[in-house]
Amino acid sequence: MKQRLLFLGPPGAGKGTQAQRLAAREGLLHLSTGDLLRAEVQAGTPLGQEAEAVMARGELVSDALVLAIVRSRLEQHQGGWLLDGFPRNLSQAGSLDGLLSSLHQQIERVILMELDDSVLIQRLLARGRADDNAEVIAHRLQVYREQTAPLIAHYEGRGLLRRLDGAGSIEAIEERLASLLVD
Ligand code: B4P
Repeated sequence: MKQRLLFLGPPGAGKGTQAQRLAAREGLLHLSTGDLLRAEVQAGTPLGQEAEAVMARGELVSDALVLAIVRSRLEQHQGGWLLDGFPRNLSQAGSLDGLLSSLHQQIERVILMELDDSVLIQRLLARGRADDNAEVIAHRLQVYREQTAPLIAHYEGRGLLRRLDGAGSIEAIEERLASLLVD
């Protein structure tokens, strides 16, 4: 199975849900930049204080800050990993390439989780996190289309991307995901 993975997709597509299950099953390091940022906010660190208002607006936290978080964890880790929600724009993708080449590692597969906006919005409203209200969700979707969606062509061009239908039960999606990681 592929061991060095990226999960891409709009907010609420289920990246975190599937990433957690796959990483636990396969013993991969699960790096969710969203979870790591929320932990910094909770702990009230200077980094968390900087990130809090940006996340509440549904915008992207600065590239430098996110990269510092990812770098320290990847540098300390041997073995497979799954990056969930990072990179989120072309600049972060470029930084990731630089970091991985210094570690003599390569991305082996990129999974794009796809789901209709109406279902995404329903799921996020049902979750009800601080950034899950109608106005902020609409802004997060816009940020996704403008800044993150260009990564699809970027990784498709490198032959790394596979598309995963994010509709259906968690177990059904998990099964489809597993089949995209074997060849
Ligand atoms: P993230 O934490 O990455 O969250 P997300 O994209 O909104 O959600 P995800 O797709 O993981 O959905 P989930 O599985 O939780 O980002 C939050 C914020 O952090 C960003 O807006 C940004 O400010 C900041 N940030 C993060 N990374 C950054 C970066 N690299 N650069 C800059 N800023 C960054 O699922 C959503 C809901 O659906 C859950 O309630 C779940 O239980 C439910 N669900 C999942 N699968 C389901 C299924 N099959 N059926 C029904 N419900 C399902």
